Amino acid sequence: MATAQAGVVIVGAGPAGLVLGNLLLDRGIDCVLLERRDRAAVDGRARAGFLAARSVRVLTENGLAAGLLTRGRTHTTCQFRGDRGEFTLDYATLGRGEVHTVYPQQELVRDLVAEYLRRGGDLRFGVEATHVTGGRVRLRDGTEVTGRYVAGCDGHRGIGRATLTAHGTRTARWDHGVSWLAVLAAAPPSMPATGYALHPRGFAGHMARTASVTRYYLQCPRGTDPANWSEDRIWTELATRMRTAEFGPLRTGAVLEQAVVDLRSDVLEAPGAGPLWLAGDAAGLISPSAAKGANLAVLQAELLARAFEAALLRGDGSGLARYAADCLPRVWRAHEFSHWMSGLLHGPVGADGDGDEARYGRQLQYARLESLRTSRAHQDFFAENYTGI
Ligand code: RFL
Repeated sequence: MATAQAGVVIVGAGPAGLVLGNLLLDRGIDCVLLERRDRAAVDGRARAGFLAARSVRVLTENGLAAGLLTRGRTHTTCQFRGDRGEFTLDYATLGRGEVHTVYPQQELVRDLVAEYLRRGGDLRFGVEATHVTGGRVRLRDGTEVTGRYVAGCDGHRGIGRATLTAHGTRTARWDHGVSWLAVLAAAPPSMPATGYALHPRGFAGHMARTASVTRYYLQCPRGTDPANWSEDRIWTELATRMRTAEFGPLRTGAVLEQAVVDLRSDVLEAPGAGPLWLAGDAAGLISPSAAKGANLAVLQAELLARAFEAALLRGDGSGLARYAADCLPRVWRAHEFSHWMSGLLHGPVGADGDGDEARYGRQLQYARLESLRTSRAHQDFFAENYTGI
């Protein structure tokens, strides 16, 4: 039984689906947004925080940036710590001179939900899509929503991707072989911005989020159970790897969340066909080492909105036909840099432990860090890719 007919049925109210939905409403295209979780869960899910200049520009131009422009914080520097000390890269003065805006993903999502509803959008929480066939989306309760197009913005494990791969779309994938314990702490930042610490015990990261919340990462072996990490163990390990004896203590606080993220990346070779098109993590997963995921979601949502607009309002399908060619080169640039960052932070894949290969890998890591510390050309490369998308 069909329950609604729309220009575009969007599955998933994360950054990709919500940016797309807002852009479509703004262009006068009716859409239905389906989200399997309830609003409180969507509003409260802390993940990304770094928005590239391009993402901020797209959100600003489309009237979606009021919150991030007032509450977001501009980051212009990052720090690296290793066995030869500490250095800061002022990336606002390097590369293209672009900066990051740090704005917690859940706050961006909350703003996007509010704006989508203000624009009169149809957003259904607690509604799970189970199958996509042509333009028909079947729901858990047995009803259907139909659209001329379906946008799969339902993340890496969603049905959008599963539907395309079941029809033969291939994936290029990479397993970085390491995991991160991702910790969210009710603690003010301990460094002015982002800190990357290289240590024989593994990488540790510090990402300022707000004045009272900081994200930390600890590289850990694959298969780590986050429950084995007590608060004490987390802070002790962070202090060791971030070399607080040398650089001063961390500002600690209660751990709000801890989860293990396996660093994996993949890209769908064709992010859509016929009525079904994907954006965000559904179209490809990128390891969090360079904080690109939410930014790729914004990029793809913007491209897809333009392509749907041309197809639905002008009968011009060339934007959809070009979607892969428009977005994949930029997606691959982001993956290349993310992979480069992973090499810097962890050494080459498979070089963990204490053997000859691990020692070789560690020296490569330090040589890359040293090059970044001393070479202006290397710093420009870093800045351009770190802030760009
Ligand atoms: P999301 O955010 O996963 O949203 C997908 C939505 O789809 C819903 N859904 C369904 N709804 C209806 N029916 C179904 N069958 C459904 N199946 C799924 C889900 O409930 C969900 O609400 O995907 P989207 O929109 O593509 O956005 C991607 C970003 O969330 C992701 O790339 C980033 O969070 C990655 N990431 C970071 N990206 C950055 O750009 N900068 C960062 O600093 C950054 N830090 C991070 C990150 C990801 C992390 N984790 C958890 C892997 C830090 C971490 C720890």
